[in-house]
Amino acid sequence: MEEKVMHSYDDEDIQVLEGLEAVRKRPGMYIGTTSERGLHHLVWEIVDNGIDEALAGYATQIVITVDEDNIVTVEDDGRGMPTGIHAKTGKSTVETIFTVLHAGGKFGGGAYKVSGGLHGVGASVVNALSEFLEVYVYTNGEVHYQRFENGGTPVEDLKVIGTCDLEKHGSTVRFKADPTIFTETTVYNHDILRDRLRQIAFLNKGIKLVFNDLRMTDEEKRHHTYHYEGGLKEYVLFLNANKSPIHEEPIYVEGLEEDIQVEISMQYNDGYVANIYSFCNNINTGEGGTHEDGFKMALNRVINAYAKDNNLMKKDEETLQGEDVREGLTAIISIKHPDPQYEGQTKTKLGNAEVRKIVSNIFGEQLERYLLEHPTEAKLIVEKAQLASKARLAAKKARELTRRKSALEISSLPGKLSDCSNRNPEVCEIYLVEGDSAGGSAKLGRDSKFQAILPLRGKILNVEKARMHRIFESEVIRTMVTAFGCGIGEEMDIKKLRYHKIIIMSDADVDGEHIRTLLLTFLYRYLRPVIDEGHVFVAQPPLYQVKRGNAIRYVYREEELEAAKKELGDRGLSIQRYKGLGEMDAEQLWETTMNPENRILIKVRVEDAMEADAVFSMLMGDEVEPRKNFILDNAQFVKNLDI
Ligand code: TTJ
Repeated sequence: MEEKVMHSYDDEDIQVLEGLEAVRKRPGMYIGTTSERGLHHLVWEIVDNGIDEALAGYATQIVITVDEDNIVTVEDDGRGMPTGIHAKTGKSTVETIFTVLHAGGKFGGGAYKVSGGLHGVGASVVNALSEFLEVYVYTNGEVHYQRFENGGTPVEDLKVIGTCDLEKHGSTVRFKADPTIFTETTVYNHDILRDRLRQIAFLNKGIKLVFNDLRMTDEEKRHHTYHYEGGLKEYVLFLNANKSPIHEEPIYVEGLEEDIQVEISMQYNDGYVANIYSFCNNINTGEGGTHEDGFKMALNRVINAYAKDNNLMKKDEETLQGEDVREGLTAIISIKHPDPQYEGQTKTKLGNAEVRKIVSNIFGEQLERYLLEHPTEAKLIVEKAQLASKARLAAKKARELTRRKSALEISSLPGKLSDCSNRNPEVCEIYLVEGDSAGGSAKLGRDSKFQAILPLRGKILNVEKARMHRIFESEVIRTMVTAFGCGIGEEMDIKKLRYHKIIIMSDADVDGEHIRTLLLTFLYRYLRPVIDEGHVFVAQPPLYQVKRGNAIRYVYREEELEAAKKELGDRGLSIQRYKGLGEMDAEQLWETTMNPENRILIKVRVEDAMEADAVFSMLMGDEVEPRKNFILDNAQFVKNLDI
């Protein structure tokens, strides 16, 4: 008998029925978490809408402003959200966008909705989680306005509140995150906003992103403009800044097939490591996926074919392996897909099978043409891969001959380590501390049951510039790896890791940053699983102590100073600025930076390590000019590269 299916509620109906209360009841379901990360999601959600309008070709710039009270304003110069009445809801489309779940993706009809990607949840979710939210739409010489309060309740209908230039058009959204939802913090992190906004600008050539952070006292940090006509090409130059490229211009490829937009840029440097980063709809696919596979397949195929066809390879020579053709390569693969599928542990692996062939075709064909048209560069690239191949084979032989145990598996612990008494790695922490005086305070101040201290002295090796054996010879690195207990590189076994928290503790100044980036780069290159599995943290010593009578607040970020002053009241305040860890005695160090009850630990994400890698190259490289520029303003630096 044929089964009858009655028309019940379909998805759309349910979405219309479900109100914003659902979002407030279970915010985690919509934004993953109400931690600092979730707070920033609100900004990305709104910014993505502006980016969509720009990608559709109607907006040229997006201005993001964070004011002293952590109210965020996002403005674009697009067509302006539709102000007419929405047929389904009977309300204005603006109100529909901000009060109906998932309505965000339903208007506009552009080809790629970035906001439909991994964390696209719709502007209504932002409204639901805001103390208030205001919308301005500029069209036809009119300013339309609507305000929502207490998690998305309209104060009035959308109405015209004034006039504007006929030429002016666009949408502005202004909101304040609800502190009863975001109980951990409603203070945005300057660096997180800046890094991501710059990345969005790199990934979307031509779009201008302006970031104003009115909480910053330093004029350099109050205003940033990111605008890259070269897009991915400039991203590659940024990442390779101060490495030594073996060809001047990054290779650049773009194409469109079956509604999937593919863009790739790459450049070889004279180093030994591969830096390949991939994105889908502006989201970093950290676990790779089919776009990355397609890229690697084509790279391998085309370089081998070119070497054979041009008699660059002797008859008995081995085919170049993937790792050979990727040695010293920095590459960005960015695709835009109307219906991406994500897989993997963290849902950051692109799964769409058709993408593999599309990327491989587009990239393969254009790389082949590039090699034919640039024989000098082609020869350099092939020779580099051949060298890599020889080095790989030699290393393999050497390994087979010498069966000796790795020097890093010696069992006795280093003398400099003040170990903890607990033997359960899950609760154990190791502090890597810069300098002897801070190391002394840390030893005195720690809880020796679960906190181990390893003071780091002497130069930390620039791992970018050394092959494996040099790294094994470095005293600092051997000490560290021995303390960790898990080996290194190919012989690493993360199950043997003796501490589940590796905490880098260095000063909040340029030297401290230097040491931090060196350590991060080392961990990223040689102990990558400890980063992937979330074992690496950066301790955050306070920048200020704000005191009134007995009330003491420690301020950990510049942008939090105002809030602390306000909290204690303006009169009779004493403000102390800490310059280094050394200024704190053991007890203060424990209270502010080591005590799990009060301290702030920043978990290192793979993106941080990737960023560190670029920053690292800039700070460490031999070229003095870019280093100076970087410290002044890294955005400026990237622009100067093209001149
Ligand atoms: C839709 O089709 C008619 C003309 O406007 C199109 C549109 O969606 N425009 C639009 C929406 N531009 N900008 C937005 C937007 C910008 C921000 C900052 C936030 C939100 C939710 C939407």
